[in-house]
Amino acid sequence: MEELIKKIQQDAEKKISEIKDIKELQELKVKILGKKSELSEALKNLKDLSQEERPKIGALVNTARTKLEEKITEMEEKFARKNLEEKLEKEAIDITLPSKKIRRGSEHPLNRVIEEIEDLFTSMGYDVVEGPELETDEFCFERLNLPEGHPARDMQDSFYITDKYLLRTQTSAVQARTMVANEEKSPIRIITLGKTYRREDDATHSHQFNQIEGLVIDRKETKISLADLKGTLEVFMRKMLGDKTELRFRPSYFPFTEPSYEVDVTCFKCGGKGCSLCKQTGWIEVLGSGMVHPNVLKMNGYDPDKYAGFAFGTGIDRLAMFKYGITDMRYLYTNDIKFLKQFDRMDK
Ligand code: 2NL
Repeated sequence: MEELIKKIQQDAEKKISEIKDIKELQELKVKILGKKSELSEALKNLKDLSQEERPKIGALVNTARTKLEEKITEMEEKFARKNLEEKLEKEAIDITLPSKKIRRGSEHPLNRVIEEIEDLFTSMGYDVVEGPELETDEFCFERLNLPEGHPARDMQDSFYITDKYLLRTQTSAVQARTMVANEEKSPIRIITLGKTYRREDDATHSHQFNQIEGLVIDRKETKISLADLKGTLEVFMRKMLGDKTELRFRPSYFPFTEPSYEVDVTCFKCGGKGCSLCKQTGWIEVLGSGMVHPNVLKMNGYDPDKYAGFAFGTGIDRLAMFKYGITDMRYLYTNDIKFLKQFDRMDK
């Protein structure tokens, strides 16, 4: 009996050491230690043994069992380690390989200009005000001294949605809204900028373009005048187009200002000597401006006897074209990667 148990143990140890993978080991474990194993059988047969042999053999079977269990656990750990090592090997990353190129986006030239304008005007104490793109003719025209039948209301130029609603043709509508909303009738110093819409589409016009307008209203005692308008626009244009830029005010007409001026800047290409860009004049028209028309003040709740102000407007798209030498306005809206990438590292 003793011999038999030793043999069982030896055979089992041999088999364990020859095992090649974890699955075989699990199967073998059942065979060696399970209920139907030779060792279990041996235990069952204990009762047939003599009184003195029984404890001896019993102990022998138990030691064999413990030894085999230890050996199996040892093997299990060995396989687990091997498995982990193989996995690490297989999943190793070669950190010397070149990485995939991440394509970085760049700020759109229009947004560069918009942010520059916002920074400049907020630094001078202006608020930036936004408003709806779908407007009523009341705010887009009526309250800006453009009564029914005025040529600028012509259906040809505007995108009407209904008789009453249209896509705003100018951001002045937001300025009128700001004047009306200001119930205390306190001074106003704002810029409004954003998308505006007109029915035109060629190299220098797009059916949608971006406008910036400025509006300053104050009590007449402050003697707010054209001099303030002129100084403001000089700062604005020199910041956008260079320190040497000079301005020229030409009398003009806008329904919402009186007097009104068109503003030219010295050609930033030739410096004023005359070239193809400025058609040999040395000047380029960029802004519309003027003192706020008394009717506009009145229609938006400001008493024209007590208040006065100035206003101006220009196209952001045109400014961006001048600033970056862009020849066709449509480039700004067609999202051609080759075009947009050129602004990647351009200084603001
Ligand atoms: C242009 C001309 C201009 C204004 C816009 C304005 C707004 C209010 C009152 C008075 Cl609420 N004026 N805006 C004034 C003069 C010219 O824009 O050429 N825009 C592209």
